[in-house]
Amino acid sequence: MTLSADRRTFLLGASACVVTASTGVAFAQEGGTTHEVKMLNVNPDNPRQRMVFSPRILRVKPGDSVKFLSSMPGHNSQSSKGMIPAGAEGWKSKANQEFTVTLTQPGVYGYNCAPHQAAGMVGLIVVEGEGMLDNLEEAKKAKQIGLAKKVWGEIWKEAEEMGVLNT
Ligand SMILES: [Cu+2]
Repeated sequence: MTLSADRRTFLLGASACVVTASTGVAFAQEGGTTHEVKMLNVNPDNPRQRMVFSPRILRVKPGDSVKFLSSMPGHNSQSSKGMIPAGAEGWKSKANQEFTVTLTQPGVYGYNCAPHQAAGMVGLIVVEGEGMLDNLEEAKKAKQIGLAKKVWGEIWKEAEEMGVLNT
């Protein structure tokens, strides 16, 4: 019986919190890792950029979770029309609230903030695994409004450069 307790302690120690510039903070958790995305009025790395998810590009493993932090008021997170894999479940969080979504199906997931979608507040999560790029072309073709069009252009380019879309 102490065996399982020891094992748990060991696992917790081994999977200490990981911090990187590109993926933010990730916590290992039972059933997967939780990645954090801040919802912000101003990008701390680029103050001229308003209304952002940070980081706006994430690559995760199936079963991982993404926690959207209500770091500043007035934002939410919701999956974008035509930008999630066939058969996957979308999400929609309430404004001003922390929200966690667990993603099990490989694929490309585009999301946005309802009040600021036209201001370009959008983001990308890639869940790696078999078929992860099956809905990439469809997601790229999804209709975008306002500044989101320009920001998605940046995100697709950046994702490619980062290797996020590598199978
Ligand atoms: Cu917003």
